Amino acid sequence: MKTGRIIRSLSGYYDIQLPSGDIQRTRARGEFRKSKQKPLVGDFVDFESENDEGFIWAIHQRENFLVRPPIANIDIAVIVTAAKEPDFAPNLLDRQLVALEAANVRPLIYFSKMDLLEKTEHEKINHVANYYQSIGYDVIFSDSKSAFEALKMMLKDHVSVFMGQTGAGKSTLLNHLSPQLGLETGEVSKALSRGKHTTRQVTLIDVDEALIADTPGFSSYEVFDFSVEELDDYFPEFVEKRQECRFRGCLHLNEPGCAIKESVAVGTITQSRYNSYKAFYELIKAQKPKYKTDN
Ligand SMILES: Nc1nc2c(ncn2[C@@H]2O[C@H](COP(=O)(O)OP(=O)(O)O)[C@@H](O)[C@H]2O)c(=O)[nH]1
Ligand SMILES: [Mg+2]
Ligand SMILES: [Zn+2]
Repeated sequence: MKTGRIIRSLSGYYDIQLPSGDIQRTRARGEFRKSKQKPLVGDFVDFESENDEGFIWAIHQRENFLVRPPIANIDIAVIVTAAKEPDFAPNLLDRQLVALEAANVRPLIYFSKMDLLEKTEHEKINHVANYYQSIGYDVIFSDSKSAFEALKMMLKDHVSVFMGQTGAGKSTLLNHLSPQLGLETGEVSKALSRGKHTTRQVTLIDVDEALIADTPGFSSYEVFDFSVEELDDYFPEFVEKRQECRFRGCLHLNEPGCAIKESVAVGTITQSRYNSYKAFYELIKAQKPKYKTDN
């Protein structure tokens, strides 16, 4: 029996990397399908393999996992967010942050296209970035060389996944991190039409001592798979403040003596974050109840 990490999944086969760096191919055994547990790229597994034929016997306990893209044991998720073209969308960023918080994956916010901003726009994005930093998130700007080096250091020896809208600049950033990747970059419309024909196959690639998930065809949207009572757990600045709400279990909507709403009124929590909270609250309420599955 050997132990390794799945670095690629391809129609029922898995490529598993051993600690030595060797890669061996196996098949998933049937029982995994019955128990509804499916090995994911990023999983550590016990397996047997000979001449590219073999089986996975056990999946080690996961640190975390994402459904879209399907990947396990992620150290950092880089949210690539365009500062312009398309205009910065706080709701979209918050949506990704909440999904990552819920999945217990550490987010890092990368603002792309900073070079396209005029002075006043630059100040606005700086202001936004300062707020996200103040609530505990790392922020990296595309026009800062030192920040880019810091990003490289953060990714070193870790598994990371890059998310963001099509056209946000994921491929551009990945090429910048590792020019030998030579990923195609392009206009939004082209990328979208190409996306439809892309096989949804996730691969972990070695990039200068970092393992980066290459996730073609995933828009990285998540359906919120938790109740409205849990929603404020995933807004770090709400978690800090909510014990001051008059009522236990306050949903921060119409309750009197709500510390979150007071913070919004005095500006220590931004209106934009509160708007996201309310929008996601409505979204979860409107979702059809569904049964949780393992992955
Ligand atoms: N000016 C500028 N353009 C960028 C930047 N990052 C990406 N782009 C452009 O935005 C478009 C979409 O980028 P791409 O990396 O393909 O986005 P992806 O769909 O997220 O992989 C391409 O035309 C890129 O050249 C940036 O930092 N500055
Ligand atoms: Mg791309
Ligand atoms: Zn409250």
